[in-house]
Amino acid sequence: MPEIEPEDKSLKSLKGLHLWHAPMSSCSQRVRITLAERGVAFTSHVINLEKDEHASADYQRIHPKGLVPALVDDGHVIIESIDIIGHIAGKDSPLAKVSSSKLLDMADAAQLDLKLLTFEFLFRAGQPPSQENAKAFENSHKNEWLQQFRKDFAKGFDKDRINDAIARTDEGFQSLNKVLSDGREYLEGTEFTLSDIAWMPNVHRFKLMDWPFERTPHVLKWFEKISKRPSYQEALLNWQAEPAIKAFSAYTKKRKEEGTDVRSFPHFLS
Ligand SMILES: N[C@@H](CCC(=O)N[C@@H](CS)C(=O)NCC(=O)O)C(=O)O
Repeated sequence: MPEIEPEDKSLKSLKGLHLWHAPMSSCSQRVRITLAERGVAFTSHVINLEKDEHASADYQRIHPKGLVPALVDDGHVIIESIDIIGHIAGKDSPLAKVSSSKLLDMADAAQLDLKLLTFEFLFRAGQPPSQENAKAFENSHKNEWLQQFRKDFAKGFDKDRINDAIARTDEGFQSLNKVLSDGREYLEGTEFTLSDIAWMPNVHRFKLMDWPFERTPHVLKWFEKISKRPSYQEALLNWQAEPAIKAFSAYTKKRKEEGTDVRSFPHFLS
């Protein structure tokens, strides 16, 4: 359901493309990549997730779930990154030439596991929020699922929950590997499409936590090729905060030394 009726009615008079996004959110990355591939200019509204700007009353009047990204195109408000990239690609562009929505749906469904594993294996590198900030978030963000997720993270995720997310993520990458195993260049065949864009940020994200991509060599080869595209640099790498990337890398090394990294979970040991 891509288009929504916003609570903030002023959005309806906005002209052109406006994107509310976060620099390192995977859902925002795929939208920016699509915009870069299409060469379309947009007005950028950065939401700082680290500062909980998505919990502001103003932002929750734009996106009813208080999540990024949100796009406004000439007054039409569209949420859900997979719907947004479809909207930006339009019906007739080469990017839109996908045989079915299967790979897009899979990327969409992979989001919750990506989130859990990102928080566990990368975001734990940072300081937990102060009690005051945690309380402020609890009092202002209306998304109950997100509230519970934050509490679970603070308590420590259950090991089985992490392992199950790892297993499903591995299954997703194995499926991509199978698709690519006939030697095709791109997920849909000979052309770079939205299916490739939808999965690009996921591979990028899991590489940060030293995911065992040697299990899926076709995915590695595909990613090596598509990550040379200017859109990857412009829309993903250029938005990364280098101190955060350094902190993720140091934390991944630490987890590895402790034997608690992603590879140490039962799914990869059995
Ligand atoms: N299905 C949604 C997921 C949106 C989503 O989960 N966004 C994340 C960033 S990728 C977010 O806003 N997270 C805020 C938080 O975790 O507090 C989409 O594809 O747009």
